Amino acid sequence: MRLLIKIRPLLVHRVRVEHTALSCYADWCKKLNIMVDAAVLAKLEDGFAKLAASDSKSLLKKYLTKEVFDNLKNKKTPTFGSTLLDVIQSGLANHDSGVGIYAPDAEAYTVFADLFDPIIEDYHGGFKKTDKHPAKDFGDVNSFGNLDPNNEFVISTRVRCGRSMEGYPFNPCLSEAQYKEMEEKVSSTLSGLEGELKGKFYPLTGMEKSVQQQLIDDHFLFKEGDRFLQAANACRYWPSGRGIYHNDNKTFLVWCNEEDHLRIISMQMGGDLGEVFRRLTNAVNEIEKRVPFSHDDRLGFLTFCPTNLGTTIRASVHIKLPKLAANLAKLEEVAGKYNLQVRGTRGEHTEAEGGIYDISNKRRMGLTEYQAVKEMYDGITELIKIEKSM
Ligand code: ADP
Ligand code: IOM
Repeated sequence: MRLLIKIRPLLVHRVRVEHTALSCYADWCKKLNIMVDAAVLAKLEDGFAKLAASDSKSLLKKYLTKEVFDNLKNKKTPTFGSTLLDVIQSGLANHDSGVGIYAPDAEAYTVFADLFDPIIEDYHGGFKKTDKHPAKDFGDVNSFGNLDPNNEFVISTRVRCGRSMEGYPFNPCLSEAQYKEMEEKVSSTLSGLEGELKGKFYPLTGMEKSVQQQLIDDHFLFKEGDRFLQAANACRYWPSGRGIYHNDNKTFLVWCNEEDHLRIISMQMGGDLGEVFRRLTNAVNEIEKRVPFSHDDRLGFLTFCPTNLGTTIRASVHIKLPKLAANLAKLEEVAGKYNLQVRGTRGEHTEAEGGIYDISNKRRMGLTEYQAVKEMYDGITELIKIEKSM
């Protein structure tokens, strides 16, 4: 009893010291922005449990094992304090995502590498965490011809790439003022373009709904209210800072602040991939002279979604292949053999209308811009051959 009386104050003192040390540690973590909020952790645990119990086919579900989840759930990016929730919330809310993750800021690719790396490797056909993306190379832009000289199958051809402006984070970390500043920079920079690239910038703010809808229906403008982007926190302040630049005949277009800061697009009716690619490379070269873009030694050009890293190139055709497409699973299987991806007529997450499919190169990393476009060229040439032989 006497002994207890003696050591009790010591014990209380020790507990107090430990308690103070812990709360100092917590304050210190908060100050350094390295502790993840309890509310965020609760959302993560709940979302993870639901995803694990779902039949989602997303790459997020495939690679977010319990071990990876536990290893990443308490991490934050140093500059913006982005958490695992910021990375995976789109895929948690949308179990039908193809991939389901986005990088809220460039540091997320490193901090959450245990999740990004295997997804990147899977999506981009084997780009390993030890691999380095090659330097930009458009190759001989005159080497592609017309995919469908008799206009039998290909309705239109499009090549796009994405770019992020140096000095700005991705969508979830941008302020409204930054959105507006970027829009101003994009619009004034593009107003200096000449020749076939000469055009005008049309902000989404103030655009008549009927004009906007027509641009969407004609496949020139991004759609509105994309639930995958909304859940990724990528549509804040909409339509502030969003807009589209295009030349008169809408063969050269630039999207501002949709999924990426910039999407640079060349497109036209028919199958003349040579002409479309030549216009795109000319445009990219001109814009790169005027705007510095974020680039990483290993990952290539940096984008919000890991599917677009590297070359960022998606070369697509709108094509009718009625015999092959009679069985969609078969079309997808054959396309997959040529590293091609099949989408619906209005792009990602849409269905085919009138038998028109959007078929494009799937991987964008670990190969050059030229090779990415060639992958589409060679694959579509084969698909047309197969269709003709059926
Ligand atoms: P991304 O910009 O990543 O290529 P989407 O799949 O959302 O995104 O497609 C954007 C728009 O581009 C959609 O309206 C789609 O129909 C259109 N599009 C894609 N490829 C072609 C093409 N070859 N011809 C005409 N429109 C196309
Ligand atoms: N690029 C992006 N919109 N996408 C891959 C979304 C998804 O995960 O399905």
